[in-house]
Amino acid sequence: MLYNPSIETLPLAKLRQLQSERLRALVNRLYEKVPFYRQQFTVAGLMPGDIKGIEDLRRLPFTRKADLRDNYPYGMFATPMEEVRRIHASSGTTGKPTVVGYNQHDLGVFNEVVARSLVAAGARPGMRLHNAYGYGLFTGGLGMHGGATRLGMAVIPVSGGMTDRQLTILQDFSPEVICCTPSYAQTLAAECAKRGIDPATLSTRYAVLGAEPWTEAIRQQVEAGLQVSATNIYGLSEIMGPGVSQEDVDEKGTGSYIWEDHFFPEVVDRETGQPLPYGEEGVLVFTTLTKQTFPLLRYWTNDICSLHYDPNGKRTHIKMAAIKGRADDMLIIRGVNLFYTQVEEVIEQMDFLVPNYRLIVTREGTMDQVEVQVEVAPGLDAANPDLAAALSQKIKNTIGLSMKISLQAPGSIPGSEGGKLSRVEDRR
Ligand code: DLL
Repeated sequence: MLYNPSIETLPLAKLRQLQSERLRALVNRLYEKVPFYRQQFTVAGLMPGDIKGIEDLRRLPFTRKADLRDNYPYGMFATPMEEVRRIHASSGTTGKPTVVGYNQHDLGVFNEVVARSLVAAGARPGMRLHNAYGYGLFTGGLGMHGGATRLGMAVIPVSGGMTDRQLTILQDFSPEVICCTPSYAQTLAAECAKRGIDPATLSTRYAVLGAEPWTEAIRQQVEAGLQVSATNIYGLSEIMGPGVSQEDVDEKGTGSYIWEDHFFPEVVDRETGQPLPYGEEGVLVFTTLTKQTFPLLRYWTNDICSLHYDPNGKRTHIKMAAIKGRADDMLIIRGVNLFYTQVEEVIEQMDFLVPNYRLIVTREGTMDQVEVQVEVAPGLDAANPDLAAALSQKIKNTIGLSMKISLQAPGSIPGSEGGKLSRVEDRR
């Protein structure tokens, strides 16, 4: 089943036509309504009429997080405040949050893309959704809620945290679908094991996991630990929230469909900003083609990934590979660029480990040092030096860096208590 088959399988030429029409309308609106964009156009020496189609998008300047901050809180809104029906904000770790707004039309689009995503993940009308994304300013909870309601599911709005209660609900309310961060799914799986809850007795069949980077290692652990089929959902508040892209349950590991009738993606070179060919890794940039209250042109997400079309996919829309990490979270260790997902990928290859891990980064003198703390599989001895040596060697061969290995007993590394988990502690 597809939620919106005619759009999800629209031939590429038609999709481009639709995107072009939408982009032309968008630039006109932005020029008229948002002083920031009018100025951007002026500086670039452009008039809205110069943008004739989606192929002209690259002539436009990028919008960056700093631009949103400079226009805090409502300066980028393109509709009157009386029209706004919801406001979310993304949790900036420093300074003021990024504020985003939606009118009724935008909430409709949000529901539509989340409904499409849920169907791609395996959900169907009539199923129950255990929604363990946080409700609040974070877009996860309410975003999934709206889309599931639109699809015709019964939503259980559990929100994040209070793991005891989550387990009771999983056991007693018999949801077929669960959504939460991958790290919290790991926590739930570990708790089930600890309490002797056999996951086969749970009704849950699908897990829709996102809001932070994760790899196949965690997929395998969660799928076994909760007896579900787990897929990746991606999104960011600035563009919409969850449901910008979603992996199909029958096409796992081949990337996630971006709903490109609403969100036009580009991958550009981090340094030069030049668009890169499909398949090459760079910074993901999105233009929101249909949003009315908070539309963005060429928004620099800072997320690192690549794009490709999948001729074997069920849908015509473009796919994005799993996010490697955020450009600003990339570690530079003795001159080598490192994302923590690279370490997770190595962990996946070592069957004596489970992907409960964190990286501690320190500086001794002028030397950066990474310590990998990772749990051994149940029943194994964390003090066995052969295991640590094997991991150390594998990391050296794959990533090209020597790291300090510190194997830990099962269950000893703190996991997510409900939301996004920070896997890197940078003490430099
Ligand atoms: O995390 C929206 C969301 C909620 C997505 C629930 C999926 C599920 P923000 O809090 O604004 O919004 O954070 C957005 O989180 O730029 C990425 O760096 C990261 N991110 C989100 N989904 C994924 C994913 C929500 N599937 C930022 N894989 C984004 C990797 C992700 N990173």
